[in-house]
Amino acid sequence: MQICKVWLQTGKIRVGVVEGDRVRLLTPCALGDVLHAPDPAAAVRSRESSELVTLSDVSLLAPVEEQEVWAAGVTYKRSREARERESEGAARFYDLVYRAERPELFLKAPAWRVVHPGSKVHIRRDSRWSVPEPEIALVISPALSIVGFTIGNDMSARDIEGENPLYLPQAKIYDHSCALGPVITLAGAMPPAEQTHISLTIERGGAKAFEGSTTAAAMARKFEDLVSWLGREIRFPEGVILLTGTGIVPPDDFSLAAGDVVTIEISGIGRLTNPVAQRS
Ligand code: DO4
Ligand code: MG
Repeated sequence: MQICKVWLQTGKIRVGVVEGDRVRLLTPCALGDVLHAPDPAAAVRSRESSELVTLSDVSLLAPVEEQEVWAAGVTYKRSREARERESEGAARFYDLVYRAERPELFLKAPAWRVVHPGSKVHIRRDSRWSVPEPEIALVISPALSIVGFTIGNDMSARDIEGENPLYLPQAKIYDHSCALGPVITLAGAMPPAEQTHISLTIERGGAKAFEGSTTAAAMARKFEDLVSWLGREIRFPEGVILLTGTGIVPPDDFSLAAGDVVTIEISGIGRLTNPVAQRS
C-alpha cells in the first residue's frame, strides 16, 4: 500500500492512497493520523472516501508534515571510499565511522525546507563539486517503529565537506538541499533488501551524464540499528524521517550543474525526479 500527499486543482491538500494511476482520497486527516496508528493499513482503509482523482491531475507533495529529516552517513563502502578521497586531512575518520558501532547521524532538514517531487534542488553557489545522494528514507513513528519507506535526495557539496569535516553542516544543510517523495510505501510492502534496487540517473542537455545503481543489501548497517541510535536521547513526538546513506557516488570528476535533472528510482517505492538549479 502506498500513501501520498496530494495538492488538488482546488488548492486543497489531502492524504490519499495510490490505486494504479489514480489516488483515492482519505477523509481529511494528517499523514501521522494513519502512519502512527497501531495498524497503518487498517487506518487507511477506515478513512477511504469515494473521491478518486487521476494522478496526472494532481501534484504529489513531499510526504512530510512536521517531521524533522535526519540522515545517516558512510553506511555503504562506496560512500566511505568517496569521502576518504575527497578529504585529505580527515580520511581516517570516515573509515573509523564506517566500522564503529555508533553511526554518523545528522539533522538534514526541518519539514518546511523539504523539496517536493518535481521541484528544484539546489547546488550551492560557493561549491564547485556538488552531487545528489540517492537514499532510502525511513518513515519512523513517535514510538520509533519503521512504518514506511520513501526516497530521499541528500544533496551534498563534496568540496566543502572534504575541506574540513567540521564544515559538514554547510556541505549538507542549505535551502533546497533535501528532496523527498513521491509516496510512502508502507512497511511490509517493500521487497527484501537484495531486491531493493536503488538507481540514480543524471541528465544534462537531454543526454545521460551519469547512471549508477546499487541495492539495499550493500548497506553495512541495519535500518533498525540506525533508528535505535537516532532515538537514544531524542524524542520525536511527530515521528521522524531518516535518510539511510548513499551507496552511489558519481566519479570524482563529476559535479552537478544548473539545468541537470536528477532521477532516483527505488524498487517498491517509485521514482523521485528533481531539476537542479542555483540561487541567482
Ligand atoms: O560524512 C559524510 C556524510 C555521508 C553521507 O551523507 C552518506 O554517506 O550518505
Ligand atoms: Mg547522504
